[in-house]
Amino acid sequence: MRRTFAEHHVRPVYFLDGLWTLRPQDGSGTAYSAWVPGVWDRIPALARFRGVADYERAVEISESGDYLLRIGAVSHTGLVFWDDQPVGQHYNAFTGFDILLPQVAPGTHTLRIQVDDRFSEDSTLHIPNDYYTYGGLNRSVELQKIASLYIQRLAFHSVKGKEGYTAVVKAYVQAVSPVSGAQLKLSLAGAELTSPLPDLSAGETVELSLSLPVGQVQEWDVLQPHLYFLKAELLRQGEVIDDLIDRVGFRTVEIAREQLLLNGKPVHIQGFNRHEDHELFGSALPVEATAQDIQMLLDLGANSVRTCHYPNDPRFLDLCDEAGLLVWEEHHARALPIEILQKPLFAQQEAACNEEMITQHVNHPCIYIWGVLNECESETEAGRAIYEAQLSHLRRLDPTRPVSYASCRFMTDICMDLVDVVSWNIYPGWYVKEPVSSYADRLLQWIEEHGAAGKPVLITEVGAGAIAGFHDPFGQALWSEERQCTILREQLTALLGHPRLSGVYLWQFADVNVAEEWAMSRPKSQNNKGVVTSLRQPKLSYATVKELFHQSL
Ligand code: ADA
Repeated sequence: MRRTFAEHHVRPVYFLDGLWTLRPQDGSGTAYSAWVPGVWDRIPALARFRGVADYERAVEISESGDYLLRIGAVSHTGLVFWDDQPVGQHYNAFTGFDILLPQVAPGTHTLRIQVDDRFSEDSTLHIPNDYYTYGGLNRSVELQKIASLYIQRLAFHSVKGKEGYTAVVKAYVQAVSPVSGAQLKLSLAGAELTSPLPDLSAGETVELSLSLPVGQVQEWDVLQPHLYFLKAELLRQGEVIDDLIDRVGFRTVEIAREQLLLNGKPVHIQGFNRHEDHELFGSALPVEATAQDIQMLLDLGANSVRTCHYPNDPRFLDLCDEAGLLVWEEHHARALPIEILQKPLFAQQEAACNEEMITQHVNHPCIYIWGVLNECESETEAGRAIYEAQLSHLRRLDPTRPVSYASCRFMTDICMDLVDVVSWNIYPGWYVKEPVSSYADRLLQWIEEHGAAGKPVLITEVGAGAIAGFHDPFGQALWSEERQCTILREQLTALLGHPRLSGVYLWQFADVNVAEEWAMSRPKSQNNKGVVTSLRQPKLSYATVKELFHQSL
């Protein structure tokens, strides 16, 4: 399933997860039986295979009609074929996409998705990086039977007034064939509203903007979540012909006096950076593994997660909604060189990622901020032009949330005036041999005069590495678990309570696999700065962070 709750009670949904046939284009002619969602890198014979492979399965259709193929993600480029006809394509492993299949006849059909995970000139977001790009269908695949008119999506935000909250909902409805006399009915928190739809011609999409006063509701708050189902139904001649259910929370996110305010109260972030990566599942984590990660994050005393460095699985966001974990979600970019950022193809591929990230995730109350361009060239005019373009695109897509980027351009950054929250990745005690306090104070003083004045400041990355199982009885050797504890303790003691900081994200929750090209600087071909291993086995630092985070909660 795509979500942790049912999105439809009326619209028929057919789950296509399960065993598909996988044929890698490696000249072997071998076919594998591969579970979807999954990545081929976890099939022993295809470990670290980088290339092109075809996933294929039969799909039984019993009732003719129009269908929507809903693909959660393809890592990283997918060409979709229905009965050997090309019907769609998608780039980027971290956002989903829909393909309309009109007038499908009953019978057995063939669905094939050709997947390519190679690095090439055609890929500006997936490049050899300090995380691994897997190959496969890393999220669920569904087939939905749709009526002549269906609800594509809902966009919700809430406005708090003297009488309580008002829900502002935009409903996007598409007609597959000409429709007249239809109505849209919204239900939320005990309130209902029905609105007529205009007559629509085939293929036409209409955006309905509706306000629904709901009065006094329970606010969604950090570690104290309250969620409400937003239900939309399409009616024609009194019959419900389609529905879409999402889940929302009522809360306000504001910035005032250098602070992040949630529901009018200053919030102090303490959390982790978390890649969508697992030793057993690659980037296709089953929801059970994701739920287990959330349990560990809560046990550690975290109240927030940063989705480094790309949009995450909607079920991860659902679980954060349910746990009350605040989320910094960012588009797909990690330290992309200016040569890539200036390519028209980058603008096209990142714009699609921005659009899909925000239109698919905008209703999650856990997301309090959108991020762009992690550690890209924010110290030059050329880079600034890209930051301006990306930040204004996110603001156009969602004017209700603050925006930021994580910088590492120490004492040279020229883009901090562009954002609502100023964020920095720093590694004193690891990459920088300087006491944390003095390094942080130098940085905070400098940014004050270069765009950060009056704004909240986050440390979006700080941390140190340890190879699990490597112990130095004297506690000094770099990469030892003991030394990681020492460094993290110094970092968190200096930063967690710092009066000028609105919070700290540790780098990182779990060790993750990295691209072959990074392996020489990454023992075990992993980024080893987790407090747990890629199998989620705690290192000694787990207890250190748990102690310090709980003191600070
Ligand atoms: C950077 C980067 C992270 C990771 C980290 C590290 O801050 O944003 O993705 O690579 O460095 O481990 O060095």
